[in-house]
Amino acid sequence: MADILNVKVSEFMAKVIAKNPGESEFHQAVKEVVESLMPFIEENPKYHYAKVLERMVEPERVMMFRVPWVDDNGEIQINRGYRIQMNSAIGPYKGGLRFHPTVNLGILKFLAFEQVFKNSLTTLPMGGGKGGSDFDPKGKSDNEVMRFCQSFMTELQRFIGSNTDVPAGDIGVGGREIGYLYGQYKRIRNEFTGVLTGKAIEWGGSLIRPEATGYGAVYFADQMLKTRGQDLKGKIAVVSGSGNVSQYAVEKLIQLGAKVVTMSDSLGFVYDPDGFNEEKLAFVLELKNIRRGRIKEYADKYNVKYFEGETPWGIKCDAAFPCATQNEINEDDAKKLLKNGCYLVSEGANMPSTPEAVEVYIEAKILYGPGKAANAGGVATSGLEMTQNSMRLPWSREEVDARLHQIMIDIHETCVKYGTEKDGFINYVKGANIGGFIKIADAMISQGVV
Ligand code: NDP
Ligand code: 2IT
Repeated sequence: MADILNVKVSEFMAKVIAKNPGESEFHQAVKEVVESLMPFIEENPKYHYAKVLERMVEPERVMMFRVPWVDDNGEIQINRGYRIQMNSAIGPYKGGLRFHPTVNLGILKFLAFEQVFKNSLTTLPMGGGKGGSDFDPKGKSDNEVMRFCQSFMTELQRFIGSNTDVPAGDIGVGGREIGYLYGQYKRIRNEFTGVLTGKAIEWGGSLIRPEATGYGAVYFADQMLKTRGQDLKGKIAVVSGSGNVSQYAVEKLIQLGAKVVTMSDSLGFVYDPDGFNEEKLAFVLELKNIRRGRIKEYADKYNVKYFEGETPWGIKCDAAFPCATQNEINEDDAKKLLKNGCYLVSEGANMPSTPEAVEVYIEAKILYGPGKAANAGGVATSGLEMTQNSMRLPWSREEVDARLHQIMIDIHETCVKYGTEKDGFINYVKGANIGGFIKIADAMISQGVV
């Protein structure tokens, strides 16, 4: 049986690879899902006959457009913009925008594909999408970022809407960018509507949205530990990244009594054996969100070690929170983590572990929460922002946080339901993929061949 399933996975993947050449991250994301789902689909042939998976790997729509703008020297710059509208079976397309020089079609398709499952897991009515540009906000002035965002939105606005497609932030897109994008949408369309999430609180944003992805990844870790009768108190945690997701993962870890010893950026990581505290984290927030400097400055300020060009996975810890980018943990890194005693990985980033690293976790049966489950708190709270926008009524911090927390508990429950294996091991990859799939697949079947 296992052999037949392997052949089916290979045949399926051969078609996906032939049709989407060169898109390695997309192939990687699809393969992981197909491997989880093939046995389930064999047992539930209605999904096979309806060709649900074959339809899901084909985006409903892909937009690619020119983004011209003028830099501070008066020179014309040309970037490329994208929006992938992946799946709208259970709600309007929903997912972030990434501005980073590495952005290409394959990366955005992997992110959009993951988003479809993630959004389904949140229990809220959101389809999946993703977009962005190869624009690099690093080293650009606020005015340059604004002009780029205005040009990007001038094109994007024709494809989105509060009931059609609702973008948000991702790497390189935070509060500043959402502000410029929203201003331009409103100016062109002449309507004040919930077309983006991650807005500032004064003009339609939700409390807790900035914190939500990081908090959610920690709530998810806490749920995983509960299955072993443990909690985060006194646990040593390594965190990668120092952007939005990392900052609030660190904040919640500190609040729950864990000791966070690393943060990083694309140039290196800092190791603080005494652990971050609220004051040190405030320094990181000011450094990264206002001065937009490098994490090395933290090492200079607090007299701790800085490891240039390295990632933090060789540092001894109980729990790892990769919160930077895709494929940031490879097989060797995963082995190093386990050798040093790490037994929990909760992914704040999207697909931060390579397939080989995931295999290492699963074989060792550690607590491993894949991104589409563990980092779903961000988009879930975006969903709560949409709800508040529709009602034109904001909720308190406590209300939003309580809902976020409950959603993470529910996602964990779904993973347990579909991922628990015969020996009691919870395979969260399988649980998240099957749990996310069913709702979408049933919706697609109900809606006919579309
Ligand atoms: P930010 O732009 O705020 O921060 C990104 C962080 O990751 C920075 O520290 C950045 O370092 C580092 N980083 C980015 N690219 C690389 C790279 N190629 N190699 C090493 N480090 C890198 O982004 P977010 O915190 O919003 O996003 C982080 C991750 O979380 C992404 O995978 C994103 O898809 C995912 N995510 C984000 C959500 C959100 O709501 N924002 C929701 C769910 C998932 P540097 O500054 O040097 O570039
Ligand atoms: O990857 C993600 O889930 C996000 N970047 C957040 C998407 C959103 O719509 O809030």
